[in-house]
Amino acid sequence: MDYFVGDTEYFKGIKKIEFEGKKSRNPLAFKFYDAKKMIAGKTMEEHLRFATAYWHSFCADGADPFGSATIKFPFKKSDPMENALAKADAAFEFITKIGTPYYCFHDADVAPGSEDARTYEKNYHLVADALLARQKASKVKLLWNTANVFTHPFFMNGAATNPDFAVVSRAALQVKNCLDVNVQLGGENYVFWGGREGYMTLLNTNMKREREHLARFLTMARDYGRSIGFKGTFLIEPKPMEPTKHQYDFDAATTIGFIREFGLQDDFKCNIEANHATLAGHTFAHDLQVCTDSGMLGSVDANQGDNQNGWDTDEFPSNVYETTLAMIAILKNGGLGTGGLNFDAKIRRNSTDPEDIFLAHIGGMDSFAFGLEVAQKIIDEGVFDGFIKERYASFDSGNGKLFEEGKLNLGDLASLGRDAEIIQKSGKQEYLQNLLNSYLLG
Ligand code: XUL
Ligand code: CO
Repeated sequence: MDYFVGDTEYFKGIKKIEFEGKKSRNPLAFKFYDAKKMIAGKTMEEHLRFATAYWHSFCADGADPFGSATIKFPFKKSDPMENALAKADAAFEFITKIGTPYYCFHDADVAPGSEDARTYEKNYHLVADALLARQKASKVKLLWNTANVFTHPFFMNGAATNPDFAVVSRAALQVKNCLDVNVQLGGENYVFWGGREGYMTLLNTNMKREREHLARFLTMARDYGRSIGFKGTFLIEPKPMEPTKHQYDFDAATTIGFIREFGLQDDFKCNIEANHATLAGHTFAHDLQVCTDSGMLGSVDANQGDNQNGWDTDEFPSNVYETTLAMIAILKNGGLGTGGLNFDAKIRRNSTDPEDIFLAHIGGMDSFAFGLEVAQKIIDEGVFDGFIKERYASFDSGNGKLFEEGKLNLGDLASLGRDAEIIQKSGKQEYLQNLLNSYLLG
């Protein structure tokens, strides 16, 4: 069999999703994602490094602030540990049928939680052994895991930035166990998303102390991870708001500043989520570019927001304009390194058929595969690069070159300015947008 099935087959009637090409009208087939197709010396699978997110696909049940669960998981069991093991079987069945080579999870997604720390540890390690067995049987790999230190009321005032040291230590217990599990499962990265690391009002907050505590905590996690043999990349996932009013890791630029301020740049990079970038008032491509310019692109949470809604809607990517611009940035970065494209995305509350998570992933994978092919063509033909190079040509020779090399002082520059001949040059945005459309549509 070319997919994993545990004791029970949960997605009966759905086989491994295959590539059929863009003329296919089969909803359960890829139209653009052809895993083994070579693009510039690498397969699509190697370029895109897709991951399935456990929390959305096997935990989020459609409940929202206005209504209860709508999505009925086929694996539900009343005993929490039996439920966790059945969920793992269903997850690996799904992952191998859809064909993402990786998966990602929080501790709370995979194992029954507990307020009692020792029970938490026991449960988590039991499930980790079960996950390892399924990884071995299926060849699915762990892109990253992370600690859920934001859902439990313990963490309502933050985790590493909590004003109460007892809570900081409880967060450390979870992060330590997550790093142990990461190394056991051969994780390629470890993620810190800010959760509630931020504040609601300055009236009760010492921001300086909280940021220093966060840096101290991350340094301790780095040191512990390296001491137990974690060789992957530590990732910080920026988000500007939600759940706190002011999240400390606001966007890529803020996060890179934080990483450098506290000397973490040799071990940490960013995990850029599309919908977090747009919440920060940027485009997805902007935050990717900020990272690639600083050598700080670690991984990507692949999703999209809603242009009219100002919150994190975590939709599956379908906007091929955005995926193309994202893939240009990623290809120019030389790829994602140890990172990947993790579908931190959920089906809508009213998408309730078991096949809907397959359709959602097919759409996301096809959108990025399409974006990859168009991006590679754009890079190969070099028209945009040529345009941009020409736009900055005045810095390639003469005084412009001396300026870039630091060989002019402000007085020199001002003297040149006295006699400078300034000729108006169009930025040609409309020409470039039309050109981009001709690649997308052509
Ligand atoms: C929340 C979010 C998280 C992180 C992992 O907005 O994106 O799911 O990706 O904790
Ligand atoms: Co995310």
